[in-house]
Amino acid sequence: MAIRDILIVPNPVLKQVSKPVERVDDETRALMDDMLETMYAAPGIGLAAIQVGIPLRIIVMDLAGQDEEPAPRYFINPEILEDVEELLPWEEGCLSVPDYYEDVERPRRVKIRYLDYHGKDVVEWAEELYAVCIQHEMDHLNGVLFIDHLSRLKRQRAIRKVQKAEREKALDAAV
Ligand code: K2U
Ligand code: ZN
Repeated sequence: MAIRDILIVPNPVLKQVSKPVERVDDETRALMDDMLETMYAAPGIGLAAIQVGIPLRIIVMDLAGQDEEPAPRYFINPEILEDVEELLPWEEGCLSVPDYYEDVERPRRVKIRYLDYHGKDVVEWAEELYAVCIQHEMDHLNGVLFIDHLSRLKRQRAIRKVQKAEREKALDAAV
């Protein structure tokens, strides 16, 4: 397993639409293992393959609390089959938009279909944080970031804040 670099806005790769996985094999599983290790190290509770530069429709997630056993989840070629009208506002963050948080409204429950770690077909309802996180990650598979749901002004402010922080980090490293 390996920890991979997470792409940061405004990297144009993050705007790519990821392609479906054609066959779930050991190479797919090795990538998911790396993604999970990268997510835990960030730390985060979800990660899409495009965030480590791989344009494939793969997501990993672990919603277990800090004092709970890890509960890794793997989503290959996930689709939303149904959603509900009721919206749930949630203060979202993103490992590709570090240290920026804003409320985003999304459907409170979604019915999803995906292939699991071994390629088995799964259909289930997600709600609350699970619904927020899977929709956030599936946006990544379509080249959409949570800041794209905000006003133009807030989106530009977020990108400027991240770019400023990245410049300061580079200067600190150079000293
Ligand atoms: O896509 C990502 O960068 C992963 C997000 C997943 C997420 C987004 C919005 C709401 C919940 C989860 C990161 O995990 S954001 C960082 C984080 C870390 C711990 C708890 C919540 C969010
Ligand atoms: Zn994200």
